Amino acid sequence: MRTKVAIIGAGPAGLLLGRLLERQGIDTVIIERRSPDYVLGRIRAGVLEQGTVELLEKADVSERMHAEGLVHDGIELCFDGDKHRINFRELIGRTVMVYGQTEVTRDLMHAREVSGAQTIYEAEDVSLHDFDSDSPKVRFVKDGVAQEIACDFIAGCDGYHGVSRSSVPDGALKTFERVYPFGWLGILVDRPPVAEELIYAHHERGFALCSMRSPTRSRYYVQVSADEKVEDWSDERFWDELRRRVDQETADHLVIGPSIEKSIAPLRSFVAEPLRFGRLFLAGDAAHIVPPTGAKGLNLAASDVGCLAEALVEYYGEKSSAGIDHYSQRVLGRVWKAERFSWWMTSILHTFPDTDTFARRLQRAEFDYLVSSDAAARSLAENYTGLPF
Ligand code: RFL
Ligand code: PHB
Repeated sequence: MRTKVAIIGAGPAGLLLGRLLERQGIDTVIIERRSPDYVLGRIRAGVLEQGTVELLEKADVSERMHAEGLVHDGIELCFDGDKHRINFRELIGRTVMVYGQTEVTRDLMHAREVSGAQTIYEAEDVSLHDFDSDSPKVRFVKDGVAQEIACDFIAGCDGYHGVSRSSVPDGALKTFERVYPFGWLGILVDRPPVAEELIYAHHERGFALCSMRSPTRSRYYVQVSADEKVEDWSDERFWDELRRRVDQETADHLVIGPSIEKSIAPLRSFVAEPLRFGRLFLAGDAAHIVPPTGAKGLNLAASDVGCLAEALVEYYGEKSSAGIDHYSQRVLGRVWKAERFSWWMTSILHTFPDTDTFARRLQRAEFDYLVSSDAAARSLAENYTGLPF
């Protein structure tokens, strides 16, 4: 088998890259370890930056998002029960779109199926070869049969635990990491959201987030310690904890119901450098992880592959390697700004095991500054709705 670009992973990064390239007549094969149902079963991101929305428009997969997604003009921040709204539209004239990662993935999978582009699901033992030469190869086993794809380029879009980053030879990669001493326990529930916009809450018992997927489906999170087990959290315990961490009005208006999904996600900041090794590129969670507090993970995956698609289109169209040569540097500049913002949002909104009274007063001062200063609020708005790329 032969293709121009072999894409490892059918998450949002891999599928969007495939779609952007397909629209420019560049053929791809996606090799994914899991089944489509498994990929769609992962409940993850919920917030799309304006730039991600525009990229999905460019990829011609935005129809359902515009029909069903919820445009949010701002978010609510809550500190020890005091709530304050940050109005993005008023501050900087930008908004975000609430539309779940599951739905983005479903739309991209559907478009790929309609176009007839090839995706190999449930590929086992995927391995990357010869990407330091002009003829890279991807090998895998499908239904017990060993197969090989020859290609011009490999795009490693296989997430944090994927094979692409670990295929890079020792010493060629530098990594930067911060692991936080807590996770997010999240539940999904078929009940209307408690408020029209997202509420990010700091409380001395820990962080809480009230989010949503649609007018009838809500997503809530509470910060838990890193060693917490999901089995120890009944729905009742979750709702009790959430109520204690948000303001009274929110607590009184929560519409509770049985959870349809419940899981714990660890929080981590991670960046690998560089993002290109010969004819292998890393993009999305394979290249970097942010804690979910700033809602940046999926958006970074989208902006990475937006840049990579541009670079590959330039390579095939203009026979110029300027774009691919510049990919790593261009993407990493934006990645580090998103890392900074996600780390900052995480730092002011969570409680840390070693937080002393001085540190809590500083967190309160950050909140008071955001409430009282247009400049501070504008900075949050600019970063949350997404920096340009
Ligand atoms: P993915 O989604 O992990 O997809 C990678 C794909 O690669 C496959 N794979 C392999 N395929 C072949 N061979 C192998 N050896 C393979 N190993 C793995 C996997 O099966 C998978 O299908 O990475 P991608 O595409 O880079 O997308 C990144 C996003 O999924 C991620 O950044 C976001 O979900 C992060 N995130 C959020 N991002 C936002 O922008 N806004 C949010 O509001 C937001 N909330 C969140 C989040 C992530 C969360 N969790 C669970 C980590 C909330 C949570 C709770
Ligand atoms: C979500 O709805 O899953 C979500 C929203 C905002 C975040 C993180 C997760 O910052």
